[in-house]
Amino acid sequence: SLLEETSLPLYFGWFLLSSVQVKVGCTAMDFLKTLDTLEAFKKHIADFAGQAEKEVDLEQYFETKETLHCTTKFCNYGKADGAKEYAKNPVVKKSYGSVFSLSLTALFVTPRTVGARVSLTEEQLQLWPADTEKESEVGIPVSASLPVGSRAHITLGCAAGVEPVQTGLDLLQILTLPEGEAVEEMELGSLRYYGEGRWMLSLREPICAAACFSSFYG
Ligand code: 2AM
Repeated sequence: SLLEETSLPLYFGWFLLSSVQVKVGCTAMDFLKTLDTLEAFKKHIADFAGQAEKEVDLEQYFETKETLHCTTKFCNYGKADGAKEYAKNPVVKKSYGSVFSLSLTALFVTPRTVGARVSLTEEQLQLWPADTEKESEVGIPVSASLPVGSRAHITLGCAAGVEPVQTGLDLLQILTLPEGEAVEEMELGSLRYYGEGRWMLSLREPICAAACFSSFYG
C-alpha cells in the first residue's frame, strides 16, 4: 500500500543517547586535537593540505552533522535494495526502541572522514544486513572477504563536500590493507598509519556507548 511505501525511514540504526554523544564527541575532538600536532602526522600533512601548507586544524577540517548514530540499514524511504525485507524482519520489529550497548574499539581518520569503529556482538549482528560488506559500490576486492559487520561505524565528521556514506567505505578500505605501521603510543591507544592520509587508533579501553535502536525519517 502507499502507506507502507512511504512509511519506510531514510535509515535504521543505533542512536547514541545524548550524554553518550557528548562523551564520544569530546573523545573524538581530543584525538583530532592531538593527532594534528604529532610529528608523524605532520610528516604526511600533504595528504590533507596542499603541498605548501605546513599545518592543518583537523577540528576545523571536519564538519559534524546529524545525531551520532551507527546506521544498520540505509533504506532511502524504501528505494534501497532489501529495505522492505529489513523493516519486516521480526528481530528488527522486536528490537525497535530498545537500548543496546555498543562497543567502540577504534577511531579512524582519512582526508575524507573521521569515524569510530563499532564491534558488534552476536545479538547486535542479528540487526546487521548480510550484504553490507559485499556491495559492488564498496569497491573492495571480493577476495578480501571481510567478516559480516566489519563496516559498522559511527560517522563523527566529514570533510567539506563529502557525504557520510564515505565513512564506512573508508573503514572497509583500511581493514583490507596490511596492518599499518605503529607510529605512536597515545594515551587512548596505539596509532597506526595506513598510507594516503589513513590513520587508525585502536582504543586500549573500548568505549561503551548506550544507543537506542530506532530509525530516522528526516
Ligand atoms: P553513515 O552511516 O556512514 O553515517 C544518512 O545519510 C545516513 O545514512 C548516514 O548516516 C549515512 O552514512 C547513511 N548512508 C547514506 N547512504 C548510504 C548507503 N548507500 N549505504 C549505507 N549507508 C548510507
